[in-house]
Amino acid sequence: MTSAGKTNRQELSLDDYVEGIRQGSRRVLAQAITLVESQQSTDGDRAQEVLRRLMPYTGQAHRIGISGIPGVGKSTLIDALGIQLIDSEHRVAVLAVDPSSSLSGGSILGDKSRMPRLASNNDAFIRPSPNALSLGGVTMRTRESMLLCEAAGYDVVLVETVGVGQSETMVADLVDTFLLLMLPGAGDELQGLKKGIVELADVIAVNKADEDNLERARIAQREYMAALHFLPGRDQEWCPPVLTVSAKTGAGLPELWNSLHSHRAALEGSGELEVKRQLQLRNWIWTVIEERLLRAFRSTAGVEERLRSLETGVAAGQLTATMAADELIRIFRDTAD
Ligand SMILES: Nc1nc2c(ncn2[C@@H]2O[C@H](COP(=O)(O)OP(=O)(O)O)[C@@H](O)[C@H]2O)c(=O)[nH]1
Ligand SMILES: [Mg+2]
Repeated sequence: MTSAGKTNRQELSLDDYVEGIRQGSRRVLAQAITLVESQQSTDGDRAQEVLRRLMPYTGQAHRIGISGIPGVGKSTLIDALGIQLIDSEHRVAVLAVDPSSSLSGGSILGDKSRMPRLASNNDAFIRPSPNALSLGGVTMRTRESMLLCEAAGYDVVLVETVGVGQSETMVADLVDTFLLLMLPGAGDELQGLKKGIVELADVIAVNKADEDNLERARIAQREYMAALHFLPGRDQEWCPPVLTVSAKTGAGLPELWNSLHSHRAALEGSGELEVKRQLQLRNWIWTVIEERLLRAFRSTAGVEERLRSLETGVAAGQLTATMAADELIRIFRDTAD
């Protein structure tokens, strides 16, 4: 490659990355995340070596996932809570897991324009969702970005995600504490309670508890609290608190941080944090294996060629889906050797 095609990023050595991050350079951190997100295998090897060297400096942060339907106020809340945390000497990193970003070509999660105060603050670092091919890929890269942020000294990592598909489950497997935001007014939201997302939640907050919504928010709070009683308990130790907050006015945010902090303290106190993180690491190995294998499988030339006709055959009832899958896997194996 000619020097004209080189970017700054490629000129950094492994030592540059490691030292830059250790010194808390946001520019180097951003470049390291770009390296982690790169689809090129040489970048991938370098990224892994940077991560390996930084591993001793990771793990200290409180990792918090924030979920809820679009418009519930995740970004607004992250902005307000983030500033509050920075005021009490924390350094805050904001990452995003947006499985739709690959389709739309860009993530609106973690968009700096939605977090104006954090975006202009030197103690905050904001990174939108990577555009990767699969949810597994997005989560994998977010996890590695999170580790880089921790090594750079960010002690609170907030991961924003939307209530789409499996993304909550993936994010819950990435963080210590999972915060679910709800809207005032129950009804449909109460249905959501039965659909499993709530079972992942460590803390529930009814947002937009301000102005005309205040009373409705309190009603929703009571209903969620009652509904939680009927859910099978996950950890007996921790009953998810239900709070009302306003990301707009800041009301309830100190109490929200108290709850998030208490959850983390409870995990640490009982030894569960260590167990949880070990389990997450084991799961992560499998996420990487699945992501890598699937990517290799899909990019195998023979597989792609044969896929269309096998699909047609299955649709026409000429062969079973399992037969088609087995043939494709045979092609993949033969080329892999
Ligand atoms: N009244 C009120 N509006 C809010 C509050 N939080 C967010 N909003 C508004 O709700 C809309 C969606 O907020 P946003 O943070 O982008 O939601 P996200 O899609 O969950 O990230 C924006 O117009 C916000 O100004 C709140 O606490 N109270
Ligand atoms: Mg948002």
